[in-house]
Amino acid sequence: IILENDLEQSLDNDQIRLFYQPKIDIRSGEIVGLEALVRWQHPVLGMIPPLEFIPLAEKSGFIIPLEQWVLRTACTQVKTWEREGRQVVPVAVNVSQIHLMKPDIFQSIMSTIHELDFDTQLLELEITESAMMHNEEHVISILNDLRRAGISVSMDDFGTGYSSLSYLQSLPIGCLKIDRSFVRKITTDTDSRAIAEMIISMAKQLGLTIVAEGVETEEQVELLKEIQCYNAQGFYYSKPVSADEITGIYL
Ligand code: G
Ligand code: G
Ligand code: MN
Ligand code: NA
Repeated sequence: IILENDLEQSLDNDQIRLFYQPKIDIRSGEIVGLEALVRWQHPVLGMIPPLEFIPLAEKSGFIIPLEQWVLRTACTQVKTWEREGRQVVPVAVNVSQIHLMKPDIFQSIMSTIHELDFDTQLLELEITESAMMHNEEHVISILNDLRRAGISVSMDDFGTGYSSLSYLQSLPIGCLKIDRSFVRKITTDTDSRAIAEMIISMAKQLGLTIVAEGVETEEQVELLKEIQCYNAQGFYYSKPVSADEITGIYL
């Protein structure tokens, strides 16, 4: 209960931080995108990872102002990098199921975009496979609105949510992110490798790009190259770091 009250105040108390994890083109080693990930800097408990407070935020509804803040902060950061003359790459923000179901989510995103004069080509939304499976008609209509506005959507944690192939085909998305539970075992478990290969070939058929999540070893990178997955994110390249650290290393 105390934590929940703290959480509601965390934005006003300036305790929420945004970290960024690069997405890398395996072949060139170049950065191709960034994922924005929240952290809660609690005055007593220290840095609280999202897995511990996102579920709480989803239950209370705080996830909506939180993710609106993430969107605004990530876009503002990209504008700052642009102004500083740095290389800019698309930034991805995560959108929870609760936020996705908000009837005015599209208008709300667009109003932030317009206010910041942000280039929609530089924004991606990551939505988990399971979140996309609720209220399919609403999801398809929102994704169509986003696509028309130039905002691409990635299906996050793909392979964990049991979406049907026909639904996948009907969704206007641009990218599948292979869940790290497969990537983790890709070099040691033939089933995980087979699943990853199947996802990759299916994505190709559907014209989707692929990102492997949770890449931690050189062996995984080599195997991903072999099975023609050319985008990766994970500790092998970088853990999520502050905007300043990203600037020093990648941009
Ligand atoms: O940053 P870390 O690897 O600890 O993230 C753990 C989980 O928290 C990931 O599944 C990530 O998608 C999720 N997460 C991080 N930031 C956000 C956010 O802004 N919204 C939602 N819904 N999930 C987030
Ligand atoms: O949105 P998503 O669930 O993909 O969020 C990424 C989460 O995965 C974050 O919590 C991030 O810290 C974590 N993560 C990123 N790269 C790696 C990795 O290589 N290994 C592991 N175990 N976790 C990772
Ligand atoms: Mn994500
Ligand atoms: Na993920």
